[in-house]
Amino acid sequence: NVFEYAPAPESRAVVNIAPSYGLFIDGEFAPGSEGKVFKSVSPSSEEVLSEVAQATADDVDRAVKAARKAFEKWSALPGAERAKYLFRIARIIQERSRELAVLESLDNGKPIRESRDADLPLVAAHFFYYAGWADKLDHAGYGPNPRPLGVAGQVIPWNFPLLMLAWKIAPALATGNTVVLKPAETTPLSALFFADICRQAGLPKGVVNIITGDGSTGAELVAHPHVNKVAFTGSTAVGKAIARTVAGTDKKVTLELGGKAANIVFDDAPIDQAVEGIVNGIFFNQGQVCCAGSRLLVQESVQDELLDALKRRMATLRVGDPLDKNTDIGAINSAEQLARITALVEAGEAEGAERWAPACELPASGYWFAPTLFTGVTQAHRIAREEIFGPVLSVLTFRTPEEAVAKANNTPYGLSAGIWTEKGSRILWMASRLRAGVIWSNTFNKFDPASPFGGYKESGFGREGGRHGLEAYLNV
Ligand code: TXE
Repeated sequence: NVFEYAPAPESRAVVNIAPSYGLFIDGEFAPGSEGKVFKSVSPSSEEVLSEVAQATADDVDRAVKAARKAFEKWSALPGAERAKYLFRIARIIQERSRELAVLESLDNGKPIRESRDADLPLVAAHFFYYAGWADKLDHAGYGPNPRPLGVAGQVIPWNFPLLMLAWKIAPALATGNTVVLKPAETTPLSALFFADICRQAGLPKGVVNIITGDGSTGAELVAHPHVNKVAFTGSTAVGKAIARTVAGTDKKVTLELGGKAANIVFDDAPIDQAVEGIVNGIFFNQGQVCCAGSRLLVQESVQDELLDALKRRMATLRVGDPLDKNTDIGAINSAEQLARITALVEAGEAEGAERWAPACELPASGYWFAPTLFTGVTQAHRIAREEIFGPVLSVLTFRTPEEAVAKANNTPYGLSAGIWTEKGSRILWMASRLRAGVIWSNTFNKFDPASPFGGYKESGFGREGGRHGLEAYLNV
């Protein structure tokens, strides 16, 4: 497998984080125009990792202008030439993946096992995949000569910093667009390392620009009149605000927002396999995943057996140091996110659901939340309706497939769903009725750059990944 690389002992020493970083505009790192900075903190230790520039409106304008200027040449390059740059970037990511995995775990809090074995291989895979499309756009089914849109303004969240960057930048560059990307304020570092990779790959100046800052920077980028395409992943509230900003302009937009996925287990499912899928579905990345299987729908007849097995498995999960390769559950990304999770868990208890968590000691500093299970949950409870974005599973039951579908679809979201059953016909029956962009059966949280990803309803619109992901960056 070309995406794999040899696992090695993980240590802080493999990554060299500078004490401060500027903005990456037109191929150069430079301080923000007003010299303001903010700190990037490691959520597992509360250690300050680095100081990062806070971009001003002026900086946003400079970055967009640099991208605009670079667009003329970049979009005129033959696709095969753009492909060479993308392949080069993909290979450098592979070569530097230990360093990037450790960096990502430090800045985000996710277990090294995940950043090393899931995030980084997928990041490289996205660049390889879209590199392969760059010289084949005339044959992608869009008719002759599909044209890039121009400057893409991309705003990404903190849960998969480098992977969200790859989802956004790889298809944009393959199709001949140029980019201004703003990473989330709690996880800016891997995007800045990516800027360095662009330099290492010899990518022409201005094709990729990285501006760091808070939500106001994102809002300025999205509203900039010379941004032709907006791509956003984040909260539904901000997604709606962005949709309002671009309404009535000529900007194209894709939004990838929240979720409240149902993981549906039938009584004929292999229980041990389902338990692994449920654990992966809700505890992967501490549950800070838009497609997390945060609602377990279990058929009533197997409820007791399944919950017993699930609790036994949860008791084996190791919470702690993200750089320890035996860690299953790392740190919550920020104090704010921890507070959001805590508030919803308290609401769950107050509304009468029953809370359970295995005995587990949490580290003294940093932001932590034990893997948590709620039973006795009804559809009216907030923990059954709202995205918790944490390691918290709400269990509901059903008797018939019809009831499972009705409950699974009873949410304003529609990003993903999981079905566990031995019956192939039932999988197809369910899949055609579930209102979700991605449906897994007998697996969960499985990703592939060739597969489109995106939501129904308030989970957003547009698709990223696969051939469909190209469409978002082309005039066809
Ligand atoms: O998201 P925000 P937050 C959900 C999850 C989480 C909640 C809040 O439920 O608990 O959102 O997280 C930038 N214009 N998801 O507050 O604010 C911001 O700087 C333009 C689900 O972190 O949406 C960051 O870069 N940009 C989700 C990015 O938007 C703005 C992943 C995301 O931050 C902006 C993250 C504005 N007005 C959170 N305001 C998923 N779909 O995976 C903020 N930003």
